[in-house]
Amino acid sequence: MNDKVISLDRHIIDEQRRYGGRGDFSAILSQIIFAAKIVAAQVAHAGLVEDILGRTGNTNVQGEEVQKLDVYANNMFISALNYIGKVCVMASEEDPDLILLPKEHPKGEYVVMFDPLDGSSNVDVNVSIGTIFGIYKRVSDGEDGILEDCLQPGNQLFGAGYIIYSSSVNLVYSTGNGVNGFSLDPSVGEFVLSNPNIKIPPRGKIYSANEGNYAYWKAGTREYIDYLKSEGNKIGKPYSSRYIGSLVADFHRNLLKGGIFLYPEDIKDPKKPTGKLRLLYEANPLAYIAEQAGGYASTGYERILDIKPDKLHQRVPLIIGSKEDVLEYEEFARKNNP
Ligand code: AHM
Ligand code: MG
Repeated sequence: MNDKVISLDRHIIDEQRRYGGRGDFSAILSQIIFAAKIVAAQVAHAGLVEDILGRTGNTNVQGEEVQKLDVYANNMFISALNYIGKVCVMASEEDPDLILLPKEHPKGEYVVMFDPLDGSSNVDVNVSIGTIFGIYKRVSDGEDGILEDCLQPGNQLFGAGYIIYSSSVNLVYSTGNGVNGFSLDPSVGEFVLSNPNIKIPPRGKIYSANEGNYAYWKAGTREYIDYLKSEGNKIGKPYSSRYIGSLVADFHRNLLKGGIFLYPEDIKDPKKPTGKLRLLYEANPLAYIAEQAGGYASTGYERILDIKPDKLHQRVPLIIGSKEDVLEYEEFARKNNP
């Protein structure tokens, strides 16, 4: 490692000096990083340690109950964040209800929403997975945070980011002053700045969607995908199809290379009438990152960040990536989706 390397800690201090701030975000981010490093180590061992891959309820050779990796990650993020005195309530894709802090721990001004291990079904086959988080300022003024603190629209986000557990571990985050990416250097255990000031190309050459659902999509969505595969599209040749099935990994690739990710609504599967992905834990934080990088995120009909959530586990269609691509999808959706 050379002496020009910028560590995550130094980058956070630089940002604080440039844009102000009391260090609250840094304290929260430090805990997220701490938990992420531990989760990354477990993910790296997942192929080796059968116990970690076991289902909750199984017992290991010591007779202890085994946690699935997503449950393990969930507990790790909760326990890292619940004692620092900066957070008043949390919500996670893994928990049906609000996560309140233990009585004895001091409460703070912030609300953390997270998906501890997105794409966890991919662990068994050694495909990249990730953690997604969004941080809000509380709107209530009691001691514990309440549901209203968690049901804020994404346009109120104070900061957001994700971690991708892959051939290397990457952290990408924003506090509203652009997007920066860091890679974990395993030899020193620190995140170092690897992708400063990320800007997503205004138009990409890649589309990412589970095309197996084609028959279940609305007409406008089907027409849009057909259009991307034709020479009559804006780039004059068919887009490439790239779909990992792990949102963080699909989003990360498109953020760096340009492209559009689509998980639209489903007209046939009653389980997915409004798409599959969760507004609070997946769509909002990534929409915030996309917009901070010059991209855009939409349901096809409205900006993701403007949706006022009405429940914790609300699902939305998510169309996200290069701005011109997402805006073009909106034209198809508005015209031809009934
Ligand atoms: P999960 O939160 O249960 O892991 O599901 C979310 C994942 C995303 O990572 C990914 O984009 C999507 O589900 C893939 O869904 P599908 O298998 O239907 O294509
Ligand atoms: Mg998820």
